[in-house]
Formats: sequence, structure tokens, C-alpha cells
Amino acid sequence: MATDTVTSAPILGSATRSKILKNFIDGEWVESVSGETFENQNPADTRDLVGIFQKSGKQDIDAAIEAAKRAFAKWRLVPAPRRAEIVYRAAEMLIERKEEYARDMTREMGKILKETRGDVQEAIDTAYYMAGEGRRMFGPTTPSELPNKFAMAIRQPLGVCAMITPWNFPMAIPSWKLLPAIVCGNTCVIKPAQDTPLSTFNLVRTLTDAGVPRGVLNIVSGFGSRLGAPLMEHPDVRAISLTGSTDVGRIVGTTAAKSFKHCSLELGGKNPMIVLDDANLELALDGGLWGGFGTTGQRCTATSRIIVQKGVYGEFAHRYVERAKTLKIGNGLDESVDMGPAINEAQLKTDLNYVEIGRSEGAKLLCGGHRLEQGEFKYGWFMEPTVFGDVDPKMRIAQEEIFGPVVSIIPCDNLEHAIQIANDIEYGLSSALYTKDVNRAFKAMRDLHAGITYINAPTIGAEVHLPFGGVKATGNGHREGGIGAIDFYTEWKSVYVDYSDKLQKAQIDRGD
Ligand code: UN1
Repeated sequence: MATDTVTSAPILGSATRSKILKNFIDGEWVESVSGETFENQNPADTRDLVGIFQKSGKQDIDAAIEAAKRAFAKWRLVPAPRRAEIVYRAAEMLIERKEEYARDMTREMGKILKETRGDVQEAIDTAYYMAGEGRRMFGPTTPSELPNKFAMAIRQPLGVCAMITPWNFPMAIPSWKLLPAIVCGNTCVIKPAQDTPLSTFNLVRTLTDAGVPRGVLNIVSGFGSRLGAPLMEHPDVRAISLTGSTDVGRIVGTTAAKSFKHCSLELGGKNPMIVLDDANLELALDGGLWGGFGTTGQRCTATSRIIVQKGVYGEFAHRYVERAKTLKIGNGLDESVDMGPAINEAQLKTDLNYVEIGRSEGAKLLCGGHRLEQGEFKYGWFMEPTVFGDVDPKMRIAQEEIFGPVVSIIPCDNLEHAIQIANDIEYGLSSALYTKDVNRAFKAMRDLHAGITYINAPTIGAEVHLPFGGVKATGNGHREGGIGAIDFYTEWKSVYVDYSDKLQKAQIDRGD
């Protein structure tokens, strides 16, 4: 169970707390073997040091996997309802800690408090859902083809699971992976994004305080370039779950395949929102702004393409831009702010570079496009909400995932044309349609080639009990959330019990 070392370890978040966070391996806080560390700054104000984390290497990964392997021998035998009770307790504790963790997250990641509260809430929701799964995890019991024989299939844990998580949902996404994994009886080694390790520590600390035993959850912080290979190639790791870019997904997928590991990839998106002539325009504007600029456009589900039917195109684009200009940019800790900074300098540069690409491709820059660096913006990675109009669907700004506050508005003739534009893309995560016509809504629900379709709501806002994931280059067919996660973190075992007291041969002893 939780050791004193774990519960009394330094916690971040206030002036009196230690800024140094060690790796969490086998229930102990330990320095990296090399002793190297890295600093993590607040993207809204880089003078604010969020924490100093371990810059780990292969030896740290190996130690964590070893601990997870040892812990698996016992954890897999703890009844699933008992495992789930711990997760339920963690949910209750997260509710108490929600405000503190949301503030930590806004400091390390930049998104506004409303959203970081939502991120912690998503972990709470996942915890409640997965806690319930502990008493379900159903498998089929089915008749045997032979007399006096019993047949069923049971779910079994995989063993040590590796998680590689992104910075945009620093607690929600780790919770999507860790919670189903441990309820199913697996043990875990997680490498959080280097920009947002603190929220993963907060989640794992809470689970440990709730009673997850030592070695079941291990955190190794550092850089993907150094930690990816030892994590993916280790023979004792049986599953890898990555949320990240399509390029990294390709590497993880091919590496995992070599040793036949289970591999769940949640990758890029370029999510279309279609607005038809009959749509409630006010609603579509609200949705398009929230979907496009929420989380500073840094969601894999972000509404990055708005495809508008010609009859309302002019009015929609005009009003969208007028409203985008009024969004308040700033430090997410200020409750009046609508949009925070980019996560880091490299992401900001990418965003600004896409503004240049859009311009050079001949798209019309309707607003934004500049970095903000005067006054309060001086020490952060801020940019204006940016909207391009008259975008051709083939342009790079309409095809490539930007992961920033840059929205392309694309004109279309009708629903069929809109769907064709929406689908003519490498990705297929989320999609949305605004219309009042139920017939057209159902056609879109069927024909939009994506893992998620919203009707009269933007492309963001997935709920944790439904499958989450996408088609084409967005993933490899697995789903997170809900029962999809239970499917990923278990393996089927078919069990036959023959109580006939004689040899019965399947397919042969048919009695005919
Ligand atoms: C992501 O962008 O990586 O649907 C996840 C949403 C969130 C999760 C997004 N619940 O927008």
C-alpha cells in the first residue's frame, strides 16, 4: 500500500512547496540515475518556474518497468471490484483537490482555469466510470456445442503497460489510460509530456493516497527522444498507449509491432465543422469560436476547418471574425481571459509559420496572425486568434494539423460538397454539422468519415463514457473512453469446462 515516503513527498503549487519533482518508481520518489534535471516554465509567464523535473534515461525506464513487473504479480490477483474501489476513492479525493490541481495545470500548460477545471473533471468522470467497470468487465457465457460442457470468455490483464501522454490534456488523457489499465489489473509506467509533468504527478499522487500499492503506477519524466525507444522496445512491456502526433505514432506503431505489443494510437486531427444555410447561425458562431479557439486551438479535436454553405458564408465569416477579435487573451489564471498562450516557443513558431503559409497560398487573412509581445504578453507565447477566409480545401492550412488558434473558413455549395471537402483529408477524428434538417443530419452522421460526429455542437467536448478515437491517420482502430478502454487493457481468455467425464471432441463428436 502507499508508503510514508509517498504521502509525505513534497507537493508543488504554493510558495512553501518544493519545486523539485523526482521520478516515482516502486512507490518511492527517486532522482534520475544520471542526476540530470530540466526546468518547466509557465507558458504565460516564463519567469514563473513551475518545477524542476528529472531528465531520465534508459536506466530509469528499466527500473520503472522492473517495479511494474514485480507489482503485477500481486495486483492482477486483487479482485477487480477492490481495485476499482481505490479508483473510486481517488475520484472523491480529486474533487477536493480540483481547484488546486486546476491552478497547477493552468500554470504549467496555459489554458484558462475554466478549462483546467474541466480537465480535472474529466479525470474524475473517468475515475467514476472505470470504478463502475470493476464490477462489470463482462465477458460472454455461452452454450457449448457439446453436452455437459461449459463455455465462457474472461478478460485478463496484459501486464506492464506503457503510456506516453501529450501536454494539451495533462490530467484527463493520463486518466483515460491509467485508470482503465489498473482497474483491469495491469501495472503502468507513464512518461508524461515534458511540458506538463506536474498534472500527471498530481493524478498519480492522488491514486497513491487513495491506496494504489507501490509499483503499480510509475512515472518517469523526461524527453521522448531519449525515453521512447527504451520504453517501446522493452520485452516486459506488453502494451503501449500513445496520444501524440501522427509522425510519432508511426514510429511507435512500427516499433511496437516488432515485439507484438498491443498498441493504441491517438493521433492528429483536422476537424471540420459544416454550417448549412438553414443552421441556427448564432449557435454555429458560438460553437465555431469555442471549437476553434478553446484551449488556444490545441486540441486534437479542435475545429480547424469551418465549411460554410454559400448562402450564409458572407454573414457567418463576417460575424465570426468580429467575435474572434473580441476574445480576451492573457494568463489563464485571470478568470476574465478567454484564451491563453501557446504551450511553448516552438508551437508558437509553428502557428506563426502557418500564417505565412496561408498567406503565400492565397488565403484571405481575415483577422489575427500576429504574435502578442507587448506589456503583459512580454514573457509568454501569445498570439492573436487567427481566421483565414476563402480557403481552398487543398491548401496546406486546410490539410495539415496546426495545433494553434488558426481557423480556416471554406465555402461550399451544399451538404454533399461539404462532406466531400470534410472527408478529403488524411485525418478523421471529429466532425460537426449545423442544420435544422433532420434528414441532412442523418446523412452526415452516416457519411462523415470520422470517429466522432456532432450535430449542432462543435467538434470538441467528448464525454468519457463514449468511444474516443478516429479513422485513417488519426489512429490504428482502438478507442479510448468507455468500454473501448476495457477492450484495450484486457485480453480475452476462453475457458471450457468439460464435466462429462469422457473425451469429447469438438466438431467431431456430433452424434450424427
Ligand atoms: C484531445 O484533444 O487530445 O473532446 C482530447 C474533447 C476533449 C478531449 C480532447 N474531451 O475536446
